[in-house]
Amino acid sequence: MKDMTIPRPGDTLADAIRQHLKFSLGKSSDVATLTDWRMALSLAVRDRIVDPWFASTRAAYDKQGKRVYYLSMEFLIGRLLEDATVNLGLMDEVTEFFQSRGLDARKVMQDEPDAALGNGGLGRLAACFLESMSTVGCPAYGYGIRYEHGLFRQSFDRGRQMEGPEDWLTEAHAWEYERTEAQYRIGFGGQVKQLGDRTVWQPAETVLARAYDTPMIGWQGRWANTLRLWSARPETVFDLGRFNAGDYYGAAEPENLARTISRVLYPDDTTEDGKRLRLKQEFFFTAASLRDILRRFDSEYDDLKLLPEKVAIQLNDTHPAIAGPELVRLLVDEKGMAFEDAVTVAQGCLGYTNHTLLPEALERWSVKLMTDLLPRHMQIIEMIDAMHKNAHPDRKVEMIGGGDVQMGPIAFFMAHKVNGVSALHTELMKETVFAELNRLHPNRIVNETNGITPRRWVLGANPRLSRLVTDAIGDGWVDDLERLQEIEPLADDSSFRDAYDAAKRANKADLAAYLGQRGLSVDPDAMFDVQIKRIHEYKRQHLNILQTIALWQEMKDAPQGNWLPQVKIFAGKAAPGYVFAKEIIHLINAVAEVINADPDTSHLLKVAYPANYNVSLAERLIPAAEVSQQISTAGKEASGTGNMKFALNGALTIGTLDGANVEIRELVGAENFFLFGMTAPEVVARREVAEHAKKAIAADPRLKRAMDAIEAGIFGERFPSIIENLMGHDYFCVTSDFSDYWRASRELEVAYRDRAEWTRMAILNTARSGWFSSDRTIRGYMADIWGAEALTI
Ligand code: OAK
Repeated sequence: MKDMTIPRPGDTLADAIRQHLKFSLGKSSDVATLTDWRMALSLAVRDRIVDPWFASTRAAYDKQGKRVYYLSMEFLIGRLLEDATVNLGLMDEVTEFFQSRGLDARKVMQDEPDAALGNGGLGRLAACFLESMSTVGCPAYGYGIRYEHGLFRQSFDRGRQMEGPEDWLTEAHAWEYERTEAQYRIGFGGQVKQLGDRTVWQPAETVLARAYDTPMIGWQGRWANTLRLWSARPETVFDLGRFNAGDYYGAAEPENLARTISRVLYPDDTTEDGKRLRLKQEFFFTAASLRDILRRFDSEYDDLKLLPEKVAIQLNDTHPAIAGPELVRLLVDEKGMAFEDAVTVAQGCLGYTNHTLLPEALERWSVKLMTDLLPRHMQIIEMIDAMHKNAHPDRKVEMIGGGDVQMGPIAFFMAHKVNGVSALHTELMKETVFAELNRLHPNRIVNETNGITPRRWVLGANPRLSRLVTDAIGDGWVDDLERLQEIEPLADDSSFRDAYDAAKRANKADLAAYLGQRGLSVDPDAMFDVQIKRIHEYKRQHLNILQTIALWQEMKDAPQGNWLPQVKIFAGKAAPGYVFAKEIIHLINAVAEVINADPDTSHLLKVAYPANYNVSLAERLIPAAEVSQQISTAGKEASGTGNMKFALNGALTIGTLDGANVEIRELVGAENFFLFGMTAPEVVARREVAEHAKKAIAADPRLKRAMDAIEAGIFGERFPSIIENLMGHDYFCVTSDFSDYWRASRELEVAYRDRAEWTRMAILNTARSGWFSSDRTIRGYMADIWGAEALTI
C-alpha cells in the first residue's frame, strides 16, 4: 500500500480540494460557486478511489478466480459523492473543511444531480448490489447503458403529472472515465450466410459501443469494482457528401440514428414499449458486454471450456436475456465450438433473476421483429427450443409460441440458476409462471431475498440514528448489519428510547422544513405516514387515499374528537403511458388540495405529495418516516426494498403478506408489524366471487361514503375511471381489503399514542432488520449462484 497516496502536491483532503478548485476548475475560492466546490470535492475524493480501484483490478487478475458480471438495463445510483465520502471515512474532514468556509457540506453534496438511470426497484437493487459487491470484495463489473436522459422529471400541473426530460449529463459530472480504447461494433438486421461449414451473420447496420467506467468504492475503501456503461455512437460521425450537397440535417442523420440507442431510459416500469428501439437497446448493451467479457477472458486463458469456471454473468430480469443466444452465437460462429457444447458453456456462466410475476412485464418479441433485427439469433433460439423439446418431448412450455419469442423461458433454460427475490415470490414462481420449467428442471430455482446497502440507507441517509447506534455498540454494524441486534436490550432503556426518539424528531423537523419550502406547512409532531414507490394499481396508492378520505370525513364529523394528528406523505412517478396510474396521482393531489385547506381539520390531517421522487428524495423521506405503507395486493409485489429501508430506519410497517413483508414481519416480530388484508391464495379466490367489489362496498359504509364523495365531485373532478374500476372488476381487490386496512390503521394510531411503547417497537424494527443488508444478499448469490470468492487488497 506504500504507493497508495494521492498523486497531488497537497497531502490533506483540504489541500486536494483547493488544488482541484484552482487547477482542474480554474477558479479561485472567492468566486467559486456551489457547483465548483462540489466538483473540486468530487475530484479530490475520486483521486482517493483510484489506488484501491487499481489494486482491486490487479488482485482479481492475480487471483485468477471467478469474476462476476452483472448485466442490467438499469442502475438507479442517485448521487455518488456522499456515498464515496462516507465509504472512505472522509465525512468529518469534509464537514470541517466547508464549515471553515461558512459552507454546509451537505448542501455542497446535494448540488450533485441524481444519476437516474433506472425506474424503480430493479434499478435501485442493482445499485445497492454494486456497492455491496465492492464492500464484500466480490470481483465484479456492472454493465449497462449510459443513457443521456435518465428517468423523466416529474412536475404537477393542477395535480396532474407532467413529464420533462432529465439531463444529468449536461451538468458537471465527475465520476466517469471515457475509454476510447474499449469500443465494439454492434450489428443489427442483415442476413445470415453459409460460407462452407461456417455460418456468418452480415448485419445491415452497425453502431459503436463506447465504454465509460465509474469506480464503485466499498466500505472503508477495501475494494472497488467498475460500473461500465455503454454509449452508442455512429461509425461515421458525419456525412460530408450530404453536407456539401446542402443537406445539413441529412448529414447528421447517421449520428442521430446511432445515438438514439443510448438516448433515453424507457420509463415503463413493467411494460415494454417502442419495441424495436427497446430490443435494440437490450441487444446493444448485452452484446457489447459479452464481447468485453470474452476479450478479458481471452487475454488470460486459452480454453473456452474454462468459461463457466471463470465467468459468472447475472441477468437482471429478462432485459439482457438475449445474452444466452448471443453467447452461443459467439462461441459457435466466431470460436468454432459445437452447438451443444456452446449451450452447456453458456448455461454454466448464466444466472437469471426474475423481478416480477406481472404478466404484462414478461418480455416477448414478435418472431418478425426478432428475425428482422437479429436474424442469426432467431435461428439460434429455434435451435435452443428444438434442443429443449428433444430432451423433454412431453413439455408444455414453449420458447416460441403464438408468433412470439418468449424471453422468460429462454432465460430460464439458458441459466444454471434462476432466482426469485423474496421467499414468497420464489414459491409463487414455482407455482405459476415457471411451474412447468421447474418440473422439468427441479433445483434450478433458488431464492435470494433482496437487500439494501446500509452505507447509503442508514449511515449516509440517517446520520443521527447512525451516531446513536455507533455510540451504543461501536461501528461494527456498518458492514455486519445483523450486529444491530446488540441494540435490542436498549429498547427497554428509557434514556436510549428518548435519544432514539429525538433523532427521529429531528429528522421529521428537517422534512417539515423541506415541505415548508415547497409550500406545505406540516407539524413535525404529527405522525409521519409514508408511501413512496412507483405508482401502480397493484401497489394500491388508491387504497391509501380512499382511507385518508374516510378518515377526513370522520374527523369533519367530530373535529373536537380525540384525533391523532398525522401527515400522509406520498411520492412516486407513474409511467407516462399508464393512464390509470396518472389518474391516481391526480386524485391524491386533488384530495390533498381540499384536505389541506380545510380549516376544520388541517391541524389534524395533511396530505403531502412532493414531486419528482428520486433516490435523493427517498434519502430525506425514509429517515423521517414513522409509518411505512406496504399495502400491495398479496402475490403482486415480488419483494420490495423500500419496506426494508423503512424498517431499518425505525418506521413501523402497515402491510399485507406480500413480497419481503412476510420476512420482515417474521424477523421484527408480528407484534411489531401491523398486518392486514387477504393472503395471496385468498386474493385469487376472491376474484372468483361474483360482484366481490360491489359486495365489499355495500358492506363498508365508510368505503361507500368515501367513494360517494369522489363521485360527487368534492375533490373537483369526479374521477370516473377510478370509481368504475373499483365498482367493477377491482382486480387488485382494493375494496375487499379496505375494512381490514381501516382496522389496522386505527390500531396503529392507538399504538402510536403510547410513545414509550411505540419507540420500543421502532427500536426493535431497527435491531432486527440487519438481515436485510445487501451484503447478505450478495454473499448468497456468491455461494448459491456464482461460485465466486471474496478477495481483499
Ligand atoms: C421492472 C421492470 C421489469 C420487471 C421488473 C421490474 C421491477 O422493478 N421489479 C421490482 O424489482 C424489485 C427488486 O427486485 C422488487 O423489490 C420489486 O418488488 C419489483 O416490483
